[in-house]
Amino acid sequence: MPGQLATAATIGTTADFLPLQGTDYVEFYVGNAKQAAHFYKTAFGFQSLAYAGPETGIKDRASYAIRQEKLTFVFTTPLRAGNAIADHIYKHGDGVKMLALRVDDATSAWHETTRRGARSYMEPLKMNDAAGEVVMSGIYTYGETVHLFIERKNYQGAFMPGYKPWISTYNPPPTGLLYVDHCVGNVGWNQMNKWVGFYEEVMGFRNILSFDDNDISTEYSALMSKVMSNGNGFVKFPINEPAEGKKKSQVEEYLDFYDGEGCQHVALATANIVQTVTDLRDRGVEFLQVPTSYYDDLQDRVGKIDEDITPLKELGILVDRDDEGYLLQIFTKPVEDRPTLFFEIIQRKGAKSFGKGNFKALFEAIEREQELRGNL
Ligand code: TYF
Ligand code: FE
Repeated sequence: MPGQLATAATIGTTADFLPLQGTDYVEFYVGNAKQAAHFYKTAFGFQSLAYAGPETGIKDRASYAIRQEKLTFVFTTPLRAGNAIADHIYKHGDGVKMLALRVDDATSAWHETTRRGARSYMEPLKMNDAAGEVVMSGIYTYGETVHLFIERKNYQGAFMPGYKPWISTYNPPPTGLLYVDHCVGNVGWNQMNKWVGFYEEVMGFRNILSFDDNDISTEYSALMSKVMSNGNGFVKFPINEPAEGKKKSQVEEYLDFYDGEGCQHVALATANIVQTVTDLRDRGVEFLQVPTSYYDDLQDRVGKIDEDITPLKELGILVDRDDEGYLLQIFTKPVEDRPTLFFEIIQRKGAKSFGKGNFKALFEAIEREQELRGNL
């Protein structure tokens, strides 16, 4: 927390004290990992990668790792009550526990961040098997969410020591998802700047974009958002906090149902959003819908784009332009019964921004869902 942090003067300003190669994986704590892995294979087109559990000597949990291109998801469930994973699920429901970041040196990453004030989740741990070595360490971020630092050396195994390869005869085709574009955190009232300070001072990130409640308040709910990026731009974490509006902020609804701060959405990149969203929809993934009037002035608003408007309109894909290009994006409904975690599918065509021109239409679509749930 900023208050406990050493200042730049006591630490000395160095280059990048926390070089990150990107997102290594996202781990979800869930009530039933076997079924969650099946859902993400079936609906999102991931492939089986690795398994850890009693059969591999891990007694208290089962974990299933699945992969699509550079995107790796892990689903972990407790095997009995009374451990930290079970407690996490009891409180938060299914959700993102670990945002694991790939580093060259997990030991240095832990030392550099904890001496700047990060709360440790786990000290650097060397893990070996016949396939090589992985070093892992971790720190807490907002809520009970954790950033793991993963150093893979020349690890040749399926995923990590402790896991065995998961060979499956069920291999639904991929949907064109490529990598994590960004992961958004929802934090409590007036907590955004504390977490902006955390990413700046503890992790060496920069605030690259800010949205206040004037940018993004609809008739009802409101929020504020600041986008934090690491030095090379491979890791981006927008932070949302609720703002006062006519009715309940969507961020407040999340905080109520997640029972605290946590990851709100993970944005997944594709190189062909029309094909990806067509596939996902055919497999039962539900997306937020905007009124067709959104498309009436689309050309005027974003100018010429490569895509035909018709399939975009049919699928409900949103478009926004900035100085450097444009982006196409769409948001799923929450992927579980609590109105907490959802996914964004994004295709960037030069744009490095986050779709500010879509906020109004998007947030009104979210509010229609909030209304149906009786949470507006
Ligand atoms: O990540 C972003 O900033 C965009 C916009 O509840 C956004 O995807 C922000 C808040 C939100 C949904 C989308
Ligand atoms: Fe997003």
